[in-house]
Amino acid sequence: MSDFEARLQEWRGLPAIGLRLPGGDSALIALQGAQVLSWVSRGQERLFVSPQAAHDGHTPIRGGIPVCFPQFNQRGPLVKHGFARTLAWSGQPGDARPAEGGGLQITLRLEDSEATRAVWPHAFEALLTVELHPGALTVRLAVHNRGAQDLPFTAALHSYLQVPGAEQIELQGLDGLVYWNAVAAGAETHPVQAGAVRFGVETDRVYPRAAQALRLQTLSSQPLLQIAQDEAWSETVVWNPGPELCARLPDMAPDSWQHMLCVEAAAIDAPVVLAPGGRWQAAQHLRAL
Ligand code: TA6
Repeated sequence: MSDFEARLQEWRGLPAIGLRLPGGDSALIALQGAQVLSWVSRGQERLFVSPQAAHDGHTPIRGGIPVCFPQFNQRGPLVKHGFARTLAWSGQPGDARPAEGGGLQITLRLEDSEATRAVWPHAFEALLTVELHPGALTVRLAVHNRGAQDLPFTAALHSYLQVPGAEQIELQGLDGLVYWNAVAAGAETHPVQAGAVRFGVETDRVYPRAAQALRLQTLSSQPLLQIAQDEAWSETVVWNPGPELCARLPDMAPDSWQHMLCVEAAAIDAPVVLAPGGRWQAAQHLRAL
């Protein structure tokens, strides 16, 4: 009998699919939004989910890996970060398949419906594949234009990584890149990153994709995670609300900003445009260090 396991579970009352490898690594994916809500590797939870996250089945869930599609943030007429994170995707444990290198993978699916066509007139299929490997997690978004017109979209995998203290960590690998500072408030809007990114106040930045993988570590150089993204994710968003914004977010505890860092694989500065029949896909790769 195999020790690979895929089973239907509940997350705070919502349906979810749990994956488990023989070595104990596991992942939990809510059907709402195809949102990965837990990734345990080497006995440690690697993702952050707010203790006050909504779990009513339609409000965005604060944490894990929300899929922002077909719109990032408020860069368009749709609801913030698009509708994909609030809708039920289809998928079942029986869809799980072995993945190369001793892993397990599953794909969840969302297609256009009357509700999506009412706000976004496109025929599409979106697939979210979660590959769980010993020590690593790959999450891949694929989009297929099934309509007769061009399909433009922006998207992101808005990954909330669990950290041992926002002020105790740094993100390496973005040195020298010119980024957009969304919370400039009088400061430069397009500065050059100098060294590692450190946290403590509200940080909301869009970097171009770095040529190499990023590395999250503590200030005392204890390695935490390696974060890589495929080329089709053209940007990386780095977000931590800091204490003041966090206190105003109703679905975060006052100290939640200390426990999370979003490092997001994103395609947002120029929309992806799929011709009729066209397909796009890109993955984010997380590795426990
Ligand atoms: O990706 C960063 C960001 O766009 C921030 O500007 C911040 O608003 C964050 O996402 C969270 O958005 P949400 O709608 O989930 O509260």
